[in-house]
Amino acid sequence: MQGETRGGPGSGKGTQCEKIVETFGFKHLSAGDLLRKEMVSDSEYGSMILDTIREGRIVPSAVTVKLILRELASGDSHKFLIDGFPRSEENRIAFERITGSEPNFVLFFECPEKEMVKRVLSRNQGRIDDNIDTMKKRLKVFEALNLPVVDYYAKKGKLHKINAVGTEDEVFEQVRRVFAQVSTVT
Ligand code: UP5
Ligand code: MG
Repeated sequence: MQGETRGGPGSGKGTQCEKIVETFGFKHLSAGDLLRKEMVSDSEYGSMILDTIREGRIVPSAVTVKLILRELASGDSHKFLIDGFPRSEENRIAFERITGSEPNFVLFFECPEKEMVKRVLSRNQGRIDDNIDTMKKRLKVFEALNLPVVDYYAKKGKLHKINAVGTEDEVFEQVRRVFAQVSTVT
């Protein structure tokens, strides 16, 4: 089974994915984390990834898909949760073409911009993109490129919307209800 989580920058995808892993035993694959790991390794893509993340733009699909596939191949789990990917229609099409598969379900964390900005700017984990200038760019890219992917999955009947405002546990209660639903149909 393959699931995906989408949602704007700082909407709480990573936080909820950790809870999903603990409760439902999925393997969590954060595209952003994989890119950040690659960025600090000796990789030929390191400086390109750094520049792209700092500008809030999207890393070319070929690179991100390669990192995701490497990670998928390294584990023996058959239940994957891909966090923060695909970020564009181009990402989605590349992933589907290369893997020949689609997610069984997609979770979308709906969060007002003001709240996303507040969460990102108070995270304090030293991420190069957690500053107001980059955050404005991330939000623009989210609107322009991520939302069409969300619409695509909505039309396919695979999208489950979650209200991301509330405590982590309140948000997770909604996630739990979605999992109760998807585990009976997949
Ligand atoms: N927090 C969480 N839940 C909360 C709650 N219910 N109430 C109050 N606070 C809450 O949460 C963010 C912060 O909010 C944390 O401090 C948390 O404690 C608190 P988090 O769970 O980290 O949110 P998340 O949605 O994961 O935010 P993140 O910043 O990771 O989202 P992005 O989508 O911006 O980041 P990502 O790492 O996916 O991507 C970063 C960049 O990488 C992109 O901008 C892009 O440049 C690049 N990228 C690609 O190019 N391609 C990809 O496929 C993926 C990334
Ligand atoms: Mg994250």
